[in-house]
Amino acid sequence: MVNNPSLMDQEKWNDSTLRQALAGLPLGGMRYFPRLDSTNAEAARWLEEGAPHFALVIANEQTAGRGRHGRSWFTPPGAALAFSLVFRPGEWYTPAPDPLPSLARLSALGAVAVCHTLVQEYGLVPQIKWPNDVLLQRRKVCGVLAEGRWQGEQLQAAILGIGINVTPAALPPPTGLLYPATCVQEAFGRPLSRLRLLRQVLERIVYWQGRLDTPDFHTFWEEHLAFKGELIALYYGSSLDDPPALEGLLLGLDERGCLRLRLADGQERRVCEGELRLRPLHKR
Ligand code: BT5
Repeated sequence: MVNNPSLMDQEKWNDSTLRQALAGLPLGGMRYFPRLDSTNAEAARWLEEGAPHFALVIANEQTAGRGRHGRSWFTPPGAALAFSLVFRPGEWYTPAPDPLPSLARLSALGAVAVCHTLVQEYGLVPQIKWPNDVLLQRRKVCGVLAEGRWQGEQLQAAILGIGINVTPAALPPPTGLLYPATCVQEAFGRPLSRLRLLRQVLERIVYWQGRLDTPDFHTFWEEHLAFKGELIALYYGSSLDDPPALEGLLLGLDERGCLRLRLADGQERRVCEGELRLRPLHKR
């Protein structure tokens, strides 16, 4: 598998080519589907049957790909990566009384792994739009959806879903998009192998999984944070027509991964909640 158009044309997706491409990775198992409603939904079904840590679900096409808060994620066949990984507590974090930050961290793990891959393997300059998007040239190339499975207050397992637009065919119609979209191929300038990209991202998830609490993880995340030093507006919910909940200068991340903002009155505010939207107002 080389990033070469003639080989790209030959890239066939089936159970055996997937297994070959992912050989040697510490997966707990793999399920491949040419067409599926949603890899996160399938991972949840697999969890019911006892999916192990790092079980992988991958689809060539999603018919009901999920975004956050009931939004949808567009995944046409042959153009994108859509996959989900199962995480079992104890394997990736020590269960704490308040596990919600762990889910946010898992989401960051996905964004950091994709970002790291795009930098190291493709020489690109991606950024992380807090909390869960990866941008190229300020357009969304990847979305991350971390979902928890709870028993009462206890996090039983988590599912990390990642969608990456690889070729231009992956792009959703621009109408109704919350944020402009792009694909890896557009920034890279030539075709690339989806299988190879999948393996590269999984390798970096493995790498960063054991380093979530290290300064290196925090530093990488913050160094690639989009809109740092810019004035931004934060919105709750999807509607960008409503007035923003908060506006301020984006200073960076605190030690927990919450945003640090400087408000107009000079005060510093931390924002940790998940459902916020960012819009750059103007460059400073
Ligand atoms: C996300 O939600 O960005 C999380 C997307 C996670 C998708 C993966 S694919 C594998 C796994 N299985 C699933 O079912 N889901 C995960 P959010 O921040 O809510 O963004 C959703 C919004 O992004 C939509 O409302 C659209 O405006 C926009 N969108 C949809 N498809 C897109 C695409 N392919 N590229 C760029 N933007 C898209």
